[in-house]
Amino acid sequence: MVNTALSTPQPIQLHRPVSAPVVRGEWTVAAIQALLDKPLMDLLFEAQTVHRQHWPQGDIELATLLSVKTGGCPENCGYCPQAAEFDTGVKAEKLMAVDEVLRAAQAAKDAGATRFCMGAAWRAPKDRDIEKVSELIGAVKGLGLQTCATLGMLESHQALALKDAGLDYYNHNLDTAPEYYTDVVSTRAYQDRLDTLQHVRSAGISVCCGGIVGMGEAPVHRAGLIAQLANLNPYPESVPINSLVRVPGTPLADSEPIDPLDFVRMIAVARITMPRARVRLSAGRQQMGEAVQAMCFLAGANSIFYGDKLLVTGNPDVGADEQLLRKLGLCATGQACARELELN
Ligand code: SAM
Ligand code: DTB
Ligand code: SF4
Repeated sequence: MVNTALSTPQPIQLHRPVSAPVVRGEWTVAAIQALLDKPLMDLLFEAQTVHRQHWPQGDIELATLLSVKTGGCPENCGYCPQAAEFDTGVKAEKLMAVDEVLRAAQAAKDAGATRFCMGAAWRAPKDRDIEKVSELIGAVKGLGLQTCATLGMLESHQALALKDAGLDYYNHNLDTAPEYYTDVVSTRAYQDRLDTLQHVRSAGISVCCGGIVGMGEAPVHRAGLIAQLANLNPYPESVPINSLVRVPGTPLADSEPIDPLDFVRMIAVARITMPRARVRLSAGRQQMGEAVQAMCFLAGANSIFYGDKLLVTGNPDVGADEQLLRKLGLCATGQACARELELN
């Protein structure tokens, strides 16, 4: 039997946040900090309430990543194994050929993914790079997958070219609060990220924008990141929340790991402040264990990166994720729920 909760999306009710923002239409850092500080059970209850008002129950989007141009990046993002100046063992490679990317996209689709995200370790693509990536986008879209790309900073004409090529989503993360950004990256400014997001939005491409926690940031910086995301007008359609993957050789390799329950709090607050966003439980799942991931889904995460690799680091393997979703009674977007099938 088909899971009708999935095939018939439930009507979207007008949402009134249980914790109303202090300023109407705008979240203050203090209001978000207050949410983060709530007793965990209250926060989870509120987040799950918001989640059920806005999304079909149990639906999890599966997005597969592929690094189409790996390593050798001139930027110095302190978390990133692909920066040329850090000795991480990642070798610089050329842009992948269309047929190679198509094979990976077909495999992702066969495994159940509905979105395919192509990442390139560029500071900013050149126009000739955009032409080549446009070919990749057209080919992947032809398989019936949603397309996403993350290529670095874009100018407005480049965003328009990607839109013409059929790009559905552009991923460009703010990563942390503006006040902490210069501790993490010095080769570009926060405003550069905001400018690219504006070009993407103006071109009519959906925005995928989130951040990373566990980089030594203070709680106020976590609240500051969520405030930046939630106050984008409109807020992003997809919000990846990454837990830092601590890669030896990067400046942040020895960061104190985030308390897993604080990570769950970030997911909950993203859900409450951006009710209609796909909140993605992103990097760091390999270190998390099933129980913490289950709490993230309870907190309102409804998307994961699916596939054995993120860009260059590992991710839970597909079999383990299938098993996890089955155990939790969750269903991949567009698919009959395995648990429902077993029950009927
Ligand atoms: N070069 C482009 C850019 O920076 O926008 C696209 C690729 S970049 C690898 C995409 C995102 O991956 C970064 O913005 C960051 O949020 C995330 N990321 C990179 N390294 C990470 C790590 N070690 N742990 C968690 N997230 C990471
Ligand atoms: C995002 O927010 N996380 C993904 C995707 N967008 C591109 C990348 C995570 C990268 C983790 C480290 C690596 O494998 O390079
Ligand atoms: Fe380059 Fe992106 Fe890595 Fe920064 S995050 S070093 S821009 S690939």
